[in-house]
Amino acid sequence: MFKRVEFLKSVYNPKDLPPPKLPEIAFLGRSNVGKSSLINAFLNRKKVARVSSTPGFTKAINFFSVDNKFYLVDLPGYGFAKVPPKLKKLWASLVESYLTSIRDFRLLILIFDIRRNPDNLDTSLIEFVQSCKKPFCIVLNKIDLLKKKEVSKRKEEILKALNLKDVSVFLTSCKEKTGIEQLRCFIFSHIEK
Ligand SMILES: Nc1nc2c(ncn2[C@@H]2O[C@H](COP(=O)(O)OP(=O)(O)OP(=O)(O)O)[C@@H](O)[C@H]2O)c(=O)[nH]1
Ligand SMILES: [Mg+2]
Repeated sequence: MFKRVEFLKSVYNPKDLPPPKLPEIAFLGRSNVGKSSLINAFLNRKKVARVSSTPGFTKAINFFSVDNKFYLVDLPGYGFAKVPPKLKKLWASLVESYLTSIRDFRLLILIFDIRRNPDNLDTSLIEFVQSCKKPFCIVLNKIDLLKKKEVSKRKEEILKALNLKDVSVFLTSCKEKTGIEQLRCFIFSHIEK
């Protein structure tokens, strides 16, 4: 499917962001929702982005170059309680600098754990992304952990809590690989533009 997936770099400081040479697809969300897993599922590879059951695992902004055509960007998760406030600020400023810099953003993929109710941090992320006027979609991940009939109910509840109506939503499981193909097509349509 993809011929060449290369890890480009880990960025800890906004001044180290790579030049915006290619279109970018960025994966955002709370710690542990499955950002890194979703990148691997999208690429159909096992270990491109590192996955961990420890929340707050991805600490840098990690750039992957795919077929020299686009960048996939794995962002550190927010809302991890055990992080000292100083470090939290550093992460927020790193992610914020990235999102407000001039780059060829094609799609921001905002990922949520379908079992969790959104809180203030989640709604402020949505507001921030809307204020940046960047194209985004919602992914509700880990649907394998719910009964089928609970999934659509949770979807409605989460969208309501996030105050979102006309938005593209994908229901996924990285574990069972459900919903990945639909998300992949959607991502492609934003790269080819
Ligand atoms: N059951 C289930 N587990 C999942 C799914 N997606 C990810 N996980 C698990 O959730 C945990 C966190 O996954 P990651 O991909 O590391 O999450 P992340 O959002 O990158 O986390 P941080 O880097 O800490 O922000 C791991 O134990 C994954 O195996 C899913 O669809 N279903
Ligand atoms: Mg991660």
